Amino acid sequence: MTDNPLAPTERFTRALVRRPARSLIRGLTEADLGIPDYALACQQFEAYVRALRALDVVVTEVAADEACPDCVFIEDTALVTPGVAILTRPGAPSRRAEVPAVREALSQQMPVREISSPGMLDAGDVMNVDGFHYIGLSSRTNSDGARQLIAALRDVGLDGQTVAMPESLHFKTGVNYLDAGRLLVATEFLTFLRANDTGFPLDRFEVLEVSQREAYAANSLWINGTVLVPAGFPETAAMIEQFGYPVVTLATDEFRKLDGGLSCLSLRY
Ligand code: CIR
Repeated sequence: MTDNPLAPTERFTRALVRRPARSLIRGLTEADLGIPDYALACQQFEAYVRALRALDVVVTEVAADEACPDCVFIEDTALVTPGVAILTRPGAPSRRAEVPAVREALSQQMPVREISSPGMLDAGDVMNVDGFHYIGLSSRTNSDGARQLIAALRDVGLDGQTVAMPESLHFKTGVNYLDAGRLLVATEFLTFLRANDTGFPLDRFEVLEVSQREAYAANSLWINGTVLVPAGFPETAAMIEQFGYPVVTLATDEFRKLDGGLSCLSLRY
């Protein structure tokens, strides 16, 4: 945590996205929500890109790779900081082939480093709070991956720590930082963080609790003062609005079928 949890969050000026591959229909999933519709997924992806651009983010697109069914979930493949991009080694072996194209795109813009074996890390497990990074230890992220990430962050004057988390795909499935010390947390994660010695300093944040019924909307995304919220979660959207944020709702149903949410669809920096 930074000394001042109310330090203003930097604006994002750029984002990298990756168009869905047709092979999306074979993406990894634990959800039992059916097979994604490729055409609809493309429409949802395009609306997402338009929303980022409307918030003054310059969006660069990496071409889809049919050999990588989950490539649209580009967030997991790198952590981009102001000084360096750290390419990950995704926990799911089928996702490791996604990294080279992301390396290629990022290395044109900044220095890059890489997490190496036996480290595993999905950046969906990494939550940045004004330069301090909370790294959930999940089935996709191990302590060696977290150790390598923290070392790389320290080399550029940033920092991080690991956090134990409930069984869930990623840390940011259930916990997302907005700004000004505010945290969106799904009830299940909140219960776990309160009941266990996880290393996460919950009491330093103002918690906006997302009900069990709307748990998926805990993965909402702060972009330059506006919050993108998945469509269909009115209580969460209203709660976020009550805190003074303009809300933009976006359909994500086709990505949800593959356990993906709003944060997974871009790398923001
Ligand atoms: C996976 O299982 O890896 C993909 N189907 C979903 C990844 C979602 N990414 C994220 O939450 N950061």
